[in-house]
Amino acid sequence: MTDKSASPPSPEPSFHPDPATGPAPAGAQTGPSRRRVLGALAAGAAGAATGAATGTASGASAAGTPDPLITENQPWSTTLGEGVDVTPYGLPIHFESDVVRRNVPWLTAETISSINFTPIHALEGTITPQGCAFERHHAGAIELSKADYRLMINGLVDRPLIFTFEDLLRFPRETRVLFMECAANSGMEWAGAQLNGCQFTQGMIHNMEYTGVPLRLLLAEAGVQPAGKWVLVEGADASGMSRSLPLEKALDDCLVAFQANGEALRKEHGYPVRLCVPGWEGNMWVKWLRRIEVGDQPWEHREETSKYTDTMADGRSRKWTWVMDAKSVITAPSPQMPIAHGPGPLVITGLAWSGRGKITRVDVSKDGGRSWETARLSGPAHDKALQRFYLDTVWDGSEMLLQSRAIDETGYVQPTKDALRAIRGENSIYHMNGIQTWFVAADGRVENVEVSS
Ligand SMILES: Nc1nc2c(c(=O)[nH]1)N[C@H]1C(S)=C(S)[C@@H](COP(=O)(O)O)O[C@H]1N2
Ligand SMILES: [Mo]
Repeated sequence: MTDKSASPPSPEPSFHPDPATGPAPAGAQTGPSRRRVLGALAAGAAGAATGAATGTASGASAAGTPDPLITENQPWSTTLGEGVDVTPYGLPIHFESDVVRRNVPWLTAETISSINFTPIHALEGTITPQGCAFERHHAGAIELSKADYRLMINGLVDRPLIFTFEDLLRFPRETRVLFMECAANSGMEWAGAQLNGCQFTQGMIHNMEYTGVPLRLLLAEAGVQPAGKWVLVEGADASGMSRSLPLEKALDDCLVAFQANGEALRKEHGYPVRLCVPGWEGNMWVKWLRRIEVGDQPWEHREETSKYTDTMADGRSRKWTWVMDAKSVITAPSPQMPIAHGPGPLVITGLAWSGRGKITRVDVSKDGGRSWETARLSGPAHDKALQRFYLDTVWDGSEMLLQSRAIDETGYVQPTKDALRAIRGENSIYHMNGIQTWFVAADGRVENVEVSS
């Protein structure tokens, strides 16, 4: 059973979904008034914002209208640009300075043991650049060099071993695209619609192409003894992050990774080495991985007992809930990405993922789940990785209740929030994968709401 009152000072962000117990951030709308918007679909509400007046439905203007950006000389074509090497390692152009991680300061007491959120509303495709991939640290992001790096394997093994970083590079490597989702992602939504933006409601996720050594190869080098059934994975930071992994998963698809998206891991993500546990909750993806112990039973450490467990309605807790179930979210339109162009062609897009395999279908609803259209999946369908989807539609300018629902290759269908509450009660913080609803107003503004089922 978890004991919230005994929480030490650095827990997973303790959410304050109730406005009476926690201050709301500026701009965030909390509380029951936003929950359960019923019958909000005022049919055909007009008064939509106007797009470009002339030309095509898409807003592209008819040729022949003089446009100074075309007819006048512009500075960028009459002066020289920067030479090479001005920025030996480039950053995004300053026009994109909004596409950054953001935290919600009132969630945690300070930033050392805290979390921020990936700007998924502003990204396209599926790969998350490391520079804006969310961070979750329990004791801050540490600086550990490759030269000082050591990985120890001990416990029920024939040969306890210590690997340097260079040693790891002599094992066969694999490259895989994987999503990593914190178990607390969307946790606030257990209590109904909360923060206004998918960056905050679903942004504890990133998706990268990792390169590393399969954990099974390192375990084979040490020789797991027949009594070995579990491995403890432990980080080098002051949080002493440690989790029990069943040996079966360790031997299956875990990666001891040192590259992400083609380059070294960033400090924030565990440089020089982190563990990837495909499809399983982010907490198990130990950063700054320093030790792997083989044992005959789980260790029952803090992060798998007091934290990352789900308290049911009767007060008992579910534990060993490792797999992140199928989930999806519409990234645009969304509260941070209102419709600015008025009625006509509209691209609805979002992300879907499943810890159990590939996404096979995503449905989109414009009427709060009464009717569904099948979205178009785009890009590679990687196993246990983000999947981009699109619904290319024509918006008539009326209000919408947008939802998406993911289906994975096991046939699992993403549930409504109420369906989850019916099974799990309302005491949970973690493992919320319910369907998200965005209310789109006739003027194109978008709000986080919840629709009763
Ligand atoms: N050593 C160590 N590993 C860790 C953590 C940590 O604080 N220390 N946080 C865990 C949690 S709760 C999550 S969600 C992910 C976050 O990884 P990221 O910062 O790369 O997004 O790392 C996990 N691994
Ligand atoms: Mo996490």
